[in-house]
Amino acid sequence: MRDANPRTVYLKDYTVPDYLIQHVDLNFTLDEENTRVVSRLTMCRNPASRSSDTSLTLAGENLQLIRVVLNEDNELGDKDYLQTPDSLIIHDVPQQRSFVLTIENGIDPKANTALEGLYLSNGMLCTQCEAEGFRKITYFLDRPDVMADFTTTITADRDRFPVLLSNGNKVGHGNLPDNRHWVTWKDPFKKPCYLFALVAGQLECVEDYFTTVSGRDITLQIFVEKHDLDKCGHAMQSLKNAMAWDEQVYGREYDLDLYMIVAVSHFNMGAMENKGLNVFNTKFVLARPDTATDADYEHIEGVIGHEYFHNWTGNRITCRDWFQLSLKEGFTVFRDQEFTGDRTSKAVKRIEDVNMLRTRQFAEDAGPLAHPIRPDAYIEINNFYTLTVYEKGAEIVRMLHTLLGADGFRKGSDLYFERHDGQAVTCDDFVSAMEAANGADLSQFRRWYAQAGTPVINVAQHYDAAQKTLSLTLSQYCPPTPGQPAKEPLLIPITTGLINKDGSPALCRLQDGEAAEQVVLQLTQPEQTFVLADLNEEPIVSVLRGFSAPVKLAMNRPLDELAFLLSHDPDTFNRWDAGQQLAVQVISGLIVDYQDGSELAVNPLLIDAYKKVLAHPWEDLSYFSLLMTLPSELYLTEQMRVVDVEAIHYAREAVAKALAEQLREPLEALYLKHHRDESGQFDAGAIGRRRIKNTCLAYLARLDADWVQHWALQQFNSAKNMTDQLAALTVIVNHPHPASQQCLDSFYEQWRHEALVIDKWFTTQASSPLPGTFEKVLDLLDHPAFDIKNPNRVRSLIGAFSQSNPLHFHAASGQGYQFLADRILELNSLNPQVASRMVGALTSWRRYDEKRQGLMKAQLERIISTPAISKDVYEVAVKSLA
Ligand code: B3K
Ligand code: ZN
Repeated sequence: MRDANPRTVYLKDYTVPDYLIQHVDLNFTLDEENTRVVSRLTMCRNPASRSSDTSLTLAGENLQLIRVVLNEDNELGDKDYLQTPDSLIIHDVPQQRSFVLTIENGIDPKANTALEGLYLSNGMLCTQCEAEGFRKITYFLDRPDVMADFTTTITADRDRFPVLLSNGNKVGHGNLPDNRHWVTWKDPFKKPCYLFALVAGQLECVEDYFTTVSGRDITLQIFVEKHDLDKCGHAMQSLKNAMAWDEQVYGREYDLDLYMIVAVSHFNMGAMENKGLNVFNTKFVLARPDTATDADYEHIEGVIGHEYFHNWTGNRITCRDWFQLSLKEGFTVFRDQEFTGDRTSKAVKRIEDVNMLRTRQFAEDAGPLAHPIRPDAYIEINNFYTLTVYEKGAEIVRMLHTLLGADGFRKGSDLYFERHDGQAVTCDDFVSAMEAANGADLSQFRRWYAQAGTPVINVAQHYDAAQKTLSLTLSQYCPPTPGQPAKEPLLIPITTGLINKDGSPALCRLQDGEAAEQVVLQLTQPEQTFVLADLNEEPIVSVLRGFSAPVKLAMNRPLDELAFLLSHDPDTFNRWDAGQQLAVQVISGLIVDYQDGSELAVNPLLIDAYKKVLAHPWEDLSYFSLLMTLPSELYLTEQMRVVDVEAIHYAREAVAKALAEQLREPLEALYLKHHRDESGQFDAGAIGRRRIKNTCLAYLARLDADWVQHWALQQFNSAKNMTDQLAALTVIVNHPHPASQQCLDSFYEQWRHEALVIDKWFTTQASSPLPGTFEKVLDLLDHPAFDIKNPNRVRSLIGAFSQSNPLHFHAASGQGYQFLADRILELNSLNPQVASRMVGALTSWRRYDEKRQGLMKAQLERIISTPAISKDVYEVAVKSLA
């Protein structure tokens, strides 16, 4: 239920907590509908607090308060405290010495469809406390700068809840009358309550161990439902890889003797890094070659790594307040990106990350919800687990790595861990450690934390033949964002290289500098000229190598120069990007032709460039596949002033079809060369073969020929791994195919007992560009396997349709918008966090034509005028209309 005026929280209002909690002793008596919690808090006044108020306010929501006792024997009565819908205020507590406050309350996990606090998922009880879910379990100082040690005792029925887990080490257990049992857990590390976790249920466990660099044996356990025991091997191996990597790259060793992961099927996001007891969405744990794609395998390793890395960046050192979220998330994303790059292909990983940043985060940064990576205000903190805080946050950390070099960065992270272990700190503390360890001045760099928006970089070049110099004039401009009309210039590292006209690399030498293969130009002014010396001829410049800063490069290069870079740039990122920019220019031309009703004739230069890519002997076939992939419709959307979804779709399809027609022979040959029945092989070679082969199949499908339909059907029927089966099904569902429905039906029958595969079945249908998709989506809502209470299902159908099917979601009739708003309102009362995520698809309304703008706005207005709207949904909808 919405307050008349939801409260905005501001960073500038931060004050230290008035009280501290040294020790937390929790006692849970579990029941699906009536769980009892007894919380015994050892507390004291915070000496650093400047307030003179002697009352104590604890946060709490949806709790049935049973009793409050002060110092063991003083049971407080009505007059001693005040209960509000979101707090418990105790009028007077001891100020001079520590005191013990015991609170007993009841909660109903079964009624908890918001999946925050303690809730039920497939009969198992589990918790999610970040950001502010602990207050739905018991009254507490629910803020990350209150760190305490926790002891947790859980009592439950032995049959319904044979496994009882919490953070830390198991220190006691026993049986009780009436078929009940108890377990006590003790976490020796101080932590904020958002890292608390409890899991109870009929779980089976896979166990392994890891020996740390100092020789300690750590027990590793993954808990799943029984029928998933055969899908834990990859997650376990990933965990061991992550533990070894953090020792090697950051010198960080694991601290407890036990590391547990639990997979649950109802989860609002990907996973949660609770101390010693990670809770994961099944999607990021379970994998078997026939049920999970290569991409799933990679994501599992990445997320397992991410949560593991949080043990140091997030748990041992946590955030002072939620505005500092990027302190742990940006850094941890950077760490997981590097981990995956080291484990797979650095080139491919970088491209995939940048692709996501440029399509989704840039859109966020250019829209009505733009915020700095360290926001300065929020209504609902859960709305700020954004691409900006996570992905742009990681780019900011990456820039520090670029500016300081790998060694300097490591010195900085070592100092950060040394200085702040056991503390709750700020983004500024992180930058200060980087500065101190390197004797660097990062004052201008700090602006990246405070300013929103994506800077645009212009590049002008001038070659002086007499001086043999090349002058590069770079300028930066950052467009205004909500609440930030004017921006200060940023420190932007721009990694630059030079290539001679014959394709050979030219050395870069800044005046007074050493010659090197590339240089990092440090742009600090609105406009600045850098002079590169010793150049006998005018080279081609390769700017922003490796995507060295999260900026838009405004360089209108001629097509033949882009084709040249696609053939010759030694930087794998820029080489790929040259191909993307080439395709963007060609497709943009066709978009105009489509809008004018002209014929769509594809520039032969593009075909020729792709032909060259096809002819090259690539070793990394995954990278090769990326070079062969056209920019997505979503990326093209970002390049248009007024988005025209139809023109984008048909122009891009015209290019894909022309490539299929004109490069049919090499595409066919490549498909046949790499098509084989493989199962259970996940080396880079096998993954690359599948990737390039399926890229070829998707092109050839545009020919609408019987033989390709046959190939796809054959692959679908004989596939022994999910990558091949799903790729074939996608081709069959995205293009007219006589066996389309039959394949969907048989896929469903084959996988009806594998929820994660059925999610893919929903997504594939919801993403099809073929006519009739909207009606199909409506039918699927009524399918017995659809469940609006399961976030994975919601994302697989409603999320996929609204976020990955622009052609149908943005249908001129507005039916897509109305459909989405209906679902948001339905979800609003069940699960506000998931509902609020779904609003995202409507927030970019200003980017569309007037008619669509009106239709999208009308749905947003309908949403905010709904009386019982949650503050989660309200905040996103109202800010996007502002
Ligand atoms: N820290 C969690 C995200 C919590 C989201 C709360 N709405 C997962 C992660 O980033 O590792
Ligand atoms: Zn994280």
